[in-house]
Amino acid sequence: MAIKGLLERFKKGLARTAQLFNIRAWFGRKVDQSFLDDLEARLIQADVGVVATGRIIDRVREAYADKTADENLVAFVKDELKSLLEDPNPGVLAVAAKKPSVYLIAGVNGSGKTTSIAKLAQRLKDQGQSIVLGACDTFRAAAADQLEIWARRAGCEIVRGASRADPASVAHDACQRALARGIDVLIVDTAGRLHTQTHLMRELEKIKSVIQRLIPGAPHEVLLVLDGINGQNAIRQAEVFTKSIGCTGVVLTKLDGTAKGGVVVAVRQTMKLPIKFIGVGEALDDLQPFDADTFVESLFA
Ligand SMILES: Nc1nc2c(ncn2[C@@H]2O[C@H](COP(=O)(O)OP(=O)(O)OP(=O)(O)O)[C@@H](O)[C@H]2O)c(=O)[nH]1
Ligand SMILES: [Mg+2]
Repeated sequence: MAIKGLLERFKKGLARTAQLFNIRAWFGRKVDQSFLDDLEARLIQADVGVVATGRIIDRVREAYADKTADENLVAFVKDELKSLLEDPNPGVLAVAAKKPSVYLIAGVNGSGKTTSIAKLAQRLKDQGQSIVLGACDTFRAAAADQLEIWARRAGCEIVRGASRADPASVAHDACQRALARGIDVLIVDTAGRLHTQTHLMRELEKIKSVIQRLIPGAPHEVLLVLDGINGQNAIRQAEVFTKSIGCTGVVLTKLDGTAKGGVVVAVRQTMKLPIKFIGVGEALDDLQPFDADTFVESLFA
C-alpha cells in the first residue's frame, strides 16, 4: 500500500488518540510549568506510561524552557516518541530457513487473537504464501468454527480437533499437515487464558514444545496479542506470558476503540518486545505492520 494510503488508515484507526496529541492548539503558549503539566497530563491519559512520559517532559523542559510552543516543538516531541519506539526490524516476522514458518499466537481472553490471525492469514495469502491454521483453542466449541469461517474467507486450510481435544495434539496434527503439504506458514491459534491460571500456562508450554519437537527452529515467532484498551495491565500479562513461552513480539489490538494508543510506547518501553502489528478495526485489512514513523506521524496528522 502506498505510504499515503497507510497513513490514512492509521489516522482513521487512531483518531481518538490523535485528539489527545493535538498540541498544535497550544502554539504561541509559553513552555512553562503549566504547559509541561498539560503535556504530561495528555501523555498519561494516552497511556504512554509514567516512565516514558517523564522522559519526554524532561527533554522538552531542557530544550524548550521559556520558549514558545511552535512547529519545532511538535517535531521534537515526535522525535522523542519515535526514539522510544525504535525497532531495527519493524513489522517483520521471522521466516524459517526451511518451510514452514510457524507463528504461535497467545494472549488473554478476548484480546483479539483469532481475529488477528485471520487478518494475518489474509495478509500473508495476499503475498502469495500458502497457509495452514491450527485451531488449538479446543476449549470452546465455537472457537474452531470461528477460525474455520475466517479460514474459508481467506482461502486457507485449517486443522481442528474434536471439542475438548488436547490442544497439543491439534498442534501436532497441524505441524504434520503443514510439513506434509509443503506449506509456507502455519499459524497456531490458542484459547484465551489469564496469565494467573498456572495450569493453562503449562498447557501453552506443552503446545510450544510439541511444535519445537516436530519442526526444528519453530515456533519462529511467539506473538502475544494484547488489547490496547487494557492499558497498563498489558504489561503484567506480557511479563508472565514471556516467562512461560518466550514471546518474540506483540500484536496490539483495538487501538481504534480507545484514546489510549500511547500504550504502544509503554509496551515497547517496559517489555523490550517489538510491536509487530497493530489492530485498528474489525475488517480483514485492519491489521497494520507496526512502523514507528507512520504511527507517530498519524498521531499528529
Ligand atoms: N475494534 C476492534 N475490534 C477488534 C480488534 N481486534 C479484535 N476485535 C474484536 O474483539 C473481539 C474478540 O476478538 P477475538 O479475535 O475473538 O479474540 P480472541 O482473543 O480470539 O478471544 P478468545 O479466543 O475468546 O480468547 C471480537 O469482537 C473482535 O471483532 C481491533 O483491532 N479493533
Ligand atoms: Mg479466539
